[in-house]
Amino acid sequence: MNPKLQPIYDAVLNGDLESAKKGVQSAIDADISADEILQDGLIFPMNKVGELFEKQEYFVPEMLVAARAMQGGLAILKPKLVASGVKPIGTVVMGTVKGDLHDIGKNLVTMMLEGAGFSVVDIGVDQGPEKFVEAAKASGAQIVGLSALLTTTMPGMKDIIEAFAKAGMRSQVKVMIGGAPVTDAYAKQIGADAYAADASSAARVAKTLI
Ligand code: B1M
Repeated sequence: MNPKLQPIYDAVLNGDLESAKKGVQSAIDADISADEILQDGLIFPMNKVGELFEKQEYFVPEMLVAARAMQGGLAILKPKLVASGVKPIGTVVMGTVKGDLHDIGKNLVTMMLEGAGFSVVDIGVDQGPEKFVEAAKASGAQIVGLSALLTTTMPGMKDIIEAFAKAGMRSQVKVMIGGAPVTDAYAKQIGADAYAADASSAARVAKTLI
């Protein structure tokens, strides 16, 4: 890794928003390519954060501040990324299902997906099948991510999968589901393509779906 990117890596790993923003600006000023800043400075440490989370050395608060630092750096880098034509690796429509207002987990998954190089269309909370289908159609998403935190709202996931089938789009999108009460067995039961237990594995699983 270019040593000039080390301060960004460290800032993201430590959840230091201001240092991440400053580090990205310095790297831009030093003429390092947007792709290199993105990959080594911002995505690489997020992968490390994911590993530490899975090993239970990092917990949700560390993951949140790291994601916030990464997003801060990404905001500085965005104009340069667009200018240099670095393409996202895929598009994901992400939302919390109808009747469910929990969004902290969804937001974390969104950040980790963005950190892994996906473009994410976040349609928010309390969203029904029509909104998911409409957003996937409009964005050309390859993956649809559904989050549910309540046992009472989980069945809404099946309705959304059925709505994609009715719209003739089921073969065009992979459906990934998650949320505290959701399990791999439930994903299989309702015909989802994938289940992820947490935000870091969601980013890893999403990469295998495209
Ligand atoms: Co609610 N709530 N809540 N709540 N709430 C739970 C979920 C509950 C388990 C608390 C409890 O009773 N112990 C319980 C659900 C019981 C059940 O159904 N089995 C519950 C209840 C009952 C309720 C209300 C009904 C309470 C009431 O009003 N009587 C009500 C429902 C409102 C509604 O949605 N219609 C309600 C309301 C709320 C608040 C609004 C106060 C608030 C949400 C604020 C917000 O999100 N902006 C809230 C909170 C904060 C919680 C708890 C305490 C914490 C949830 C959270 O943010 N966790 C929760 C108890 C708990 O989970 N311990 C609880 C942190 C977050 C990072 O984790 O969301 O699990 P999580 O996301 C993880 C993974 O699940 C996964 O990755 C994330 C990061 O690792 N993941 C995915 C999530 N989505 C994914 C999608 C993927 C892949 C992975 O692919 C697409």
